[in-house]
Amino acid sequence: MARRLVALTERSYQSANKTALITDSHHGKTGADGQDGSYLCELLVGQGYTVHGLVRHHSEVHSQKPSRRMGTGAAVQHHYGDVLDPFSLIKILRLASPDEVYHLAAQSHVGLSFSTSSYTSDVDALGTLRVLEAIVALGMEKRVRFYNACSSEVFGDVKERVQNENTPFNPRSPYAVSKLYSYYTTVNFRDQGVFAVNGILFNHESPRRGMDFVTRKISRAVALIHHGRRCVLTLGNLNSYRDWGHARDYVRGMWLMMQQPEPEDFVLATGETHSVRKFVEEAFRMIGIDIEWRGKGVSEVGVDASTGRLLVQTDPALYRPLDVGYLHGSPQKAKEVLGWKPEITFQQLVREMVMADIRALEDGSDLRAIEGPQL
Ligand code: NDP
Ligand code: GDR
Repeated sequence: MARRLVALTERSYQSANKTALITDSHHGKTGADGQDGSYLCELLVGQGYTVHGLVRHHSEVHSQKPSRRMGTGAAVQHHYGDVLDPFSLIKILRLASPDEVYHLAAQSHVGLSFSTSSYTSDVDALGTLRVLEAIVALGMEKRVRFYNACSSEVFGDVKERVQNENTPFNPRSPYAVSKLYSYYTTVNFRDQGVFAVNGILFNHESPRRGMDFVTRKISRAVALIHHGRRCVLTLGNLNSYRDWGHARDYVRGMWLMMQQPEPEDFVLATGETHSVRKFVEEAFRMIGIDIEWRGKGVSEVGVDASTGRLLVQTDPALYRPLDVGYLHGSPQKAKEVLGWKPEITFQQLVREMVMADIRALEDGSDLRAIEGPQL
């Protein structure tokens, strides 16, 4: 490609009156918006940014009660669009004229990507290419900074005990392969002179996590059980390990990456890893229940140690064709270069998620999981 792009080092970057476009933002009307987009909106609005959000249209939007999740709704200008539609990207970029683009939009469920591999690749891999190409097509590449939401899933079947920016990639799902495409596409545009960075983020959760990710499935089931509802938590692989942090900490890291003098890729992680089993135990402990595990493999169950009541079961259908068994990140580079470190501990995260789901059931704001096959 014969594009002449400026040397990034020659730019000065002002911190005031900036405009950001997030390709997945807080919708303000339903719960059907992205976890990270919502926290990032809050952060940027708090810093005085003008924030534009690209959101997909949902037919049920107008019949829902306004979200009470946060107060940024009015401060964020939303535009309907889709990363599958390049024309919508061009129109929104032209209208927003952003200094920073945070590309978060994705089909983000790893398990689902096995049954929607072509769609996932279109959104997650080509979607990233479309956003970058739209920036260049509009001649905005000299001033726009671009953040790509890459993922620790690209490490896949890891050999190293702790993963960092130099760990070889070994993706194990259509999602991870697509994110690896997005990673190299971002590097490729950076090599042509665009300020483009990859955040290689390990799992981060919050009370706003989608209902079919494992942490939220657990916290919501614990809340239901606490309220005396009949509920058995059904899970897949209890023995996979994840480095779980809090989304609020991680969006701060995204923003810091975009303020650096030079574009570079960073891992964000807590440096701790825990099994799904441990998350289950910790979550039930928040409501005073000790889990005792009985049986083995797919017939293993978790019962209330004091009453013997069945609380957790496993279902082979929830095991993935391929899973990533162990992820444990090193945030060393982010600490040294960005001055970033996570503030919210694993125990605090579990507590916040369980308590938020308990409160949501009490005050009626619980957004019921959509009926359908479990993931
Ligand atoms: P969510 O699934 O909560 O949010 C994804 C968002 O992308 C949703 O708002 C969704 O909109 C939107 N989206 C999906 N498809 C399209 C499309 N075709 N066009 C426009 N928007 C679309 O993800 P998270 O907030 O957890 O993650 C944000 C990003 O970070 C994702 O790219 C994810 O893959 C990545 N990531 C997440 C990590 C995590 O642990 N949370 C770790 C590493 C990476 P809608 O509401 O309409 O479905
Ligand atoms: P992950 O998150 O695949 O790491 O991707 P998820 O919470 O879906 O799974 C974590 C681990 O838990 C195991 N597991 C289950 N998972 C789900 N969803 N449902 C279950 O019932 C269940 N039982 C066990 C999984 O097998 C897996 O090992 C998340 C997403 O946010 C990605 O977008 C992001 O890139 C990565 O984190 C980093």
